[in-house]
Amino acid sequence: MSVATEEHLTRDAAGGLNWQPAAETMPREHLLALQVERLRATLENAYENVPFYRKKMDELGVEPGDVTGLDAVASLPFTTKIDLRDHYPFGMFARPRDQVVRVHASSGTTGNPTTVGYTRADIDTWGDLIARTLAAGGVAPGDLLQNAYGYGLFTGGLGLHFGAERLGCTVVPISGGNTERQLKIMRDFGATALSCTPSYAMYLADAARDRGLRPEDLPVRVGFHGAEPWTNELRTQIESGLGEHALDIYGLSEMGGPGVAFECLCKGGMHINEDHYLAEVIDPETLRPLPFGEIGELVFTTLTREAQPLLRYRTRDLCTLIDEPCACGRTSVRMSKPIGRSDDMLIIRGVNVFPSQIEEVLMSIPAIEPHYQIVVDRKGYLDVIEVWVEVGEDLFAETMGDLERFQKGVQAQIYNVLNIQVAVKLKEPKTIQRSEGKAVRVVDRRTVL
Ligand code: DLL
Repeated sequence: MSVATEEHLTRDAAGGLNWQPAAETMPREHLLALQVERLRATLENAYENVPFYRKKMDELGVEPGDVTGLDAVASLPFTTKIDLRDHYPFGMFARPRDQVVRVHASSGTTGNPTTVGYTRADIDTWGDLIARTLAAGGVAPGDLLQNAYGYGLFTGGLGLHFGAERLGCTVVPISGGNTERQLKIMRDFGATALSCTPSYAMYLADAARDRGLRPEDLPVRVGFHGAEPWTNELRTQIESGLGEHALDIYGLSEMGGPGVAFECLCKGGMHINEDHYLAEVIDPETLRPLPFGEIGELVFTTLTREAQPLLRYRTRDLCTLIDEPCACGRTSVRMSKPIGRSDDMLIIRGVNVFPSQIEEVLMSIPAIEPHYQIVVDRKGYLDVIEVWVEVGEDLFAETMGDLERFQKGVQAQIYNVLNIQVAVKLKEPKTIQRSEGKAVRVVDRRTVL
């Protein structure tokens, strides 16, 4: 394990730092050769140790040794969230459980969550990738990171935490929420870097302003904001509100969490850590790979993960890949900000929510009619969900007190499944709009900020 020292760090041309300069600025032909070598090792690991992949590869007639170039990727099997769920909890692991030192899980899947396992080496690699991310924003040993991503099964909290420690920063594991305390700690401890979702960053900026604090009263210099979609317009507002550089950070639990891609101070798309993740953009209908610059679904193959190699994992995120060189000097391909998803997943305050999860709860309650609508909106900068449900005549004839108890009960049941608060609104029979075609179950009034 390498020790964080200043020697790792070199200046990049955008005013940030390279944590692993040799890897981050590797000539492309070397990078492509490294990818081929690592792809072959990944296929061996998957084939030898994960029965699911052995079966898939046997069916397709692919052998790890066949892979001599990156063109071979197109002949490999895809992996989806459903595959992971079908092998819950540890069936996709390529290592015995006693070699897996950490397990995280993704939020918001119906039924079983998708689990992700890490060996000691996987945790170290992850730390390096987050250290790259933070360094690209100019963070160095001696900086103090206020980490307001949630700690727990979600990968945001611990992911940023370990990476910051690896870089040699002081980490404050404050986790999300409690705005008053966030602002106090930020100033008292002198936080120079902040990590949290972009919506929470904006919330903090507003809260600071409401308390008469000016951006120059806040010590934060740079923020790392991701886990949900956001725009450059929101970036401008966060930057002026908090007086920081607001940088984007992308990842997903299945790929190990944040650190798959990150922005440098050029703010022109996120550098993909291509020495660890092989990226493709495909047409979600035909599944054919698309050229650089075309919008499609992002697909990743892990290149170094020991505990859980994944081949051609379909992220469902829609974006483009950018191959023009970046002024910072990194040689990696960048991804644009994701512009949407090819499935119906909603991201509410950083938590992944599938409408079907809400439907399952509602449909298990007999007094609720099969007519409902999920209304997603944004109050200030935070997402809010209202669930409108039609109840039967009998229930509507009850007293106000009974109705209120019922409504609270439904809210609590939804909370148990999603772990986020929703407001349930009971509607009179036959008042929710019926549709002649597909039912409109989700009304998303948010525009991406
Ligand atoms: O959100 C990991 C993460 C933590 C990323 C902290 C960045 C910072 P999941 O909960 O599995 O993992 O959700 C993954 O969130 O497929 C995208 O749809 C969305 N997402 C993540 N980062 C971004 C981003 C974490 N920068 C899903 N921009 C992904 C847009 C993002 N969407």
